[in-house]
Amino acid sequence: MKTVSTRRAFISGTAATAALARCWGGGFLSAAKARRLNILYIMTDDHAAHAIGAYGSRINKTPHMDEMARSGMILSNCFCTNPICTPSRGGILTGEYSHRNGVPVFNNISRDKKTVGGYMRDAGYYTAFVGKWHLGGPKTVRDEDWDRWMVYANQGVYFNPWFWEKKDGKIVRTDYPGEYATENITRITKDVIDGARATGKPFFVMMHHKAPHRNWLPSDKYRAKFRAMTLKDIPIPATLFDNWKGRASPIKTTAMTVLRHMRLKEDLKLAEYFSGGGQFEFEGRRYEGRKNAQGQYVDRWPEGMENNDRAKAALSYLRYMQDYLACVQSVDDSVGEMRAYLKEKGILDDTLVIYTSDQGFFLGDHGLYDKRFMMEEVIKMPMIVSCPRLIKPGSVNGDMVTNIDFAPTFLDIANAPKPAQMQGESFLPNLEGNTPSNWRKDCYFRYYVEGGEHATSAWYGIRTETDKLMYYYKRDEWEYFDLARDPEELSNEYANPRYAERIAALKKRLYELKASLGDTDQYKDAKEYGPIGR
Ligand code: SGN
Ligand code: CA
Repeated sequence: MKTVSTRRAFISGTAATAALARCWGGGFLSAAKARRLNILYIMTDDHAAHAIGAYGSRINKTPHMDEMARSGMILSNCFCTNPICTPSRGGILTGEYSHRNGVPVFNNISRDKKTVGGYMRDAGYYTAFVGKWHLGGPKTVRDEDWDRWMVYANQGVYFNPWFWEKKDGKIVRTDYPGEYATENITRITKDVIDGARATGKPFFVMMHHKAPHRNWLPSDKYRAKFRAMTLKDIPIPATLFDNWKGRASPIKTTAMTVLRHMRLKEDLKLAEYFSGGGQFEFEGRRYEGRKNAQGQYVDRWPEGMENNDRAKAALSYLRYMQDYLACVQSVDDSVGEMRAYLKEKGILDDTLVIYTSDQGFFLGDHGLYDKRFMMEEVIKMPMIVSCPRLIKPGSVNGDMVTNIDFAPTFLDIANAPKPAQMQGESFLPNLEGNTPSNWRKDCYFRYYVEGGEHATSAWYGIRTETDKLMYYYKRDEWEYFDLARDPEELSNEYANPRYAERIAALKKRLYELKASLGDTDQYKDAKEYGPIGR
């Protein structure tokens, strides 16, 4: 990842972009507000920015997202302040940090907590929520906030999706047998927008995909295509074999490695071929390579690799990526389809379309999968925004924005005031190319789970434009990275005297931020799962 400069050339380089840029005059803020643009907010689950072409992906192609980036803006420093699903969603919906909105871990959001949907509805928008909620069961959805809502139970499912929704005052289940979730939600969201438009109001629609969350089940359209790919098509990341030298203990004790912590059956789909003997031995577990129609083994150690840990990690990585990227491909199609639909209805110009993910993800980076750490691959959210009336096509913006800013930004577009409890800032001016001169230069982050499913460690930390400092407070260990010199975060310089002054200043700022945001360690002993319903 970390490819902003090469991408900049890519994005601004096309003739189409140049033509559009000529039409765009800038300074559309008041017009945009007066028009009260529609907002289609598309969010996926665990889609890392470095698996998007426009963000410089080396491993896949995302033509529709890239096209969206060319016609709009990419934010290269959009961050998730608590990089795990439920808390990220809590922050997005409330505009408050976890310690204030009451959603630090996997726990229910209070039904009393008015969400951005409610404020947008007050502002005269038609509001709808479709897809993964993951903030508790359907009873935690505030009816007052949404004209229409349809939510998955818990994580949702890839095949035969179904939703909880409210009909005639009752929560009912609606099933869509035979459909693939990514395609299903695309179709449903179009119907929802048709319904919204019939009311004559501007709409605010949140479309929350299931994909590409673990355990990465692709559609029939893409499964075989990606399964045929090799490490030549999906090269291993530079840090797959990171030896974590000099790092604090959490990365060494975590259960998130591609080498040791992927399930042969559910994750790698290898055990479907497992017959108790044969070709490979994987962490003491043997499995037999899949045979093709001719009875030859299909699964082999990656070319040029022997049966050792590196080969196992590479094979595991490849299997993981084949399915993950196949899931992403369907999402890319969905983005293309949604934008084509808006165009066909003649409302693409009047709709702010956002593409993002609830957090980033390790794609074998540092030998890991999943999220939960404060590393770049994880805290970075992809953020592509298109709206011809508002945004200069092909722009790249490096301002630091966070998931806590989303709700204030939506409200700004609706020309509605920001409620007092919201802690984020609208980045509508930034989208228009008018970054306020006092825009933030650092962000505060916190993750609460010590232990849990992936044996992670709780931490809080600060990231500036050039530095990152984090404190694993349950273990009393610190890590510091000089991002300018070490963008891959391979070298923990916390104990290096050369950085002592910089670290002291960062520490001071970290505690200032923590205090100013009202984080008084309210949830410091939170367990991974608070009460969470289905
Ligand atoms: C599930 C996954 C985890 C993942 C969490 C959180 N396990 O528990 O690997 O970290 O979700 O994901 S699985 O056995 O269900 O695949 S999140 O997107 O909801 O935060
Ligand atoms: Ca997630």
